[in-house]
Amino acid sequence: MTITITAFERSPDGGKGLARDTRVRWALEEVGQAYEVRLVSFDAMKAPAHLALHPFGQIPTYEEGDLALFETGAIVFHIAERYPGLLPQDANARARAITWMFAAVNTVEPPILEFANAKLLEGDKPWAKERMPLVADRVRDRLKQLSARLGEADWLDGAFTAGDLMMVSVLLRLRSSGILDEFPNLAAYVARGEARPAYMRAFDAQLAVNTGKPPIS
Ligand code: GTB
Repeated sequence: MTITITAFERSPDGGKGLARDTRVRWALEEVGQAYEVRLVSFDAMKAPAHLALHPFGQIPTYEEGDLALFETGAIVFHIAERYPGLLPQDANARARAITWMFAAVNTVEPPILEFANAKLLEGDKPWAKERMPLVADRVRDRLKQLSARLGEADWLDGAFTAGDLMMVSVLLRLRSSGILDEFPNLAAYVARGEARPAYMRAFDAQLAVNTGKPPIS
């Protein structure tokens, strides 16, 4: 069955992996499923046809036969459940991997998003200078905890899982801030994720959309 996802026609970051279709592309690459991409403009995202797929008028969406999904956590979970490669067979290890997926979107991503929005949307406000350090410290608090748990391990719980895919995707957003480099084991963890061939294929495919050049790999 053909899988179709939606992505930005023009990503604000120029296609450098920060838009959330990257994590869906990455999951599909990890499990070896081909997919098609329907590119949408900001206007099209708010039009009825797209709103029928995504109530909040965002990307990415995921269509497979008569199934239509939104929310990257749910989409990656669906891919991981349907195709082998992203969740362990052992029931307990599987439950722990799913826990890490939730932790990524529910516990680690919120302070990172708050930080990104504070910079992007509120940077010019008179109170921004005072607030930024507080918001940055909330990110540091979370990363400190995550860093302590990861320790010297390659991945969060044994072999690479959908939990790592989601966590690395969430952490990537911090790269340009320098905060990630304050935690060398987390910076190395993210670099390990980015070095996976499946990630590189996903990244190249998204970049190609935005540069008009064919994917490298
Ligand atoms: N919780 C949802 C999910 O995980 O699927 C969030 C989806 C979401 O935020 N989608 C964004 C969107 O459609 C694109 S990824 N925004 C348009 C809108 O809301 O109108 C967020 C994003 C966009 C661009 C960059 N960038 O260029 O750096 C980074 C992140």
